[in-house]
Amino acid sequence: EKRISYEDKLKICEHSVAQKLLHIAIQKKSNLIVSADVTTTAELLKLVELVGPHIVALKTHIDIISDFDSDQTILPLKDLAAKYNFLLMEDRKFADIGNTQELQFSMGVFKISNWADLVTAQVIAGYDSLDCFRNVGVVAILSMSSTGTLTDMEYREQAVKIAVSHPNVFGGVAQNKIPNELLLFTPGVNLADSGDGKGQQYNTPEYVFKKLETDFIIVGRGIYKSDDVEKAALNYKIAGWNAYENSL
Ligand code: UP6
Repeated sequence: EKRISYEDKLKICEHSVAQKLLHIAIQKKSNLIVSADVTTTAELLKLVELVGPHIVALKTHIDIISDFDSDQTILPLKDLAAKYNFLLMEDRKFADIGNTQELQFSMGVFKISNWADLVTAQVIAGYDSLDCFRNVGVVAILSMSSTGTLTDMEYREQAVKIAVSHPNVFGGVAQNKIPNELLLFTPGVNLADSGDGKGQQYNTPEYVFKKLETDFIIVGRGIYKSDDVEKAALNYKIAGWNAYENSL
């Protein structure tokens, strides 16, 4: 069985954020998203300078930045995103009722709605809980990469139903195939390790393109912990692109 190309996905994934991501992927010949799990603004911006040219999106956990400051952290990040042409994906994994998520999305210190192009959200609180994510693209968490995850087949089926039917959702994070009208994002990708001793489980780019028909690989420690961060980003970019082409 052959996966469908990014060009064909452009015809069926109509959400504006899906369109942007697919265009960037084709333009940069990249399906790499770097997970920037560093804890200071300086480390974050340094990392982005190195990986920016190679990625379609930067995935943040903005609440782990210890010196977060909207002017110091977000403004330069947005400049770099424009300079290197990538999107900002905040991996907040919202998991509450709509009213609370609406506040978490736009209020507090992080004001995610002001800067994120796409956010991740659990679908555990049901279809209506996703209504609050206006003017952004939602990637639904459909299954997880960790050992012992509760996202069994029954849960995944129900979660996919919400994801395909909700207009704010254009993609899913999963470790399994999902319908073609959604973009698939797969974390838990590493070329050197099979796990981290803390429950994380890794696959190779080759595996996730061939077996899961993923669209985007998400790589954290495989890149930002590397001695040569830029070279590692380039390696994963090439590995991801080759894996994509081999799966066509
Ligand atoms: N992530 C997973 N698995 C999931 C969902 N999200 O690992 O099922 C996120 C983590 C981390 C990144 O929160 O930010 O992807 C993976 O990082 P790593 O490559 O360093 O393991």
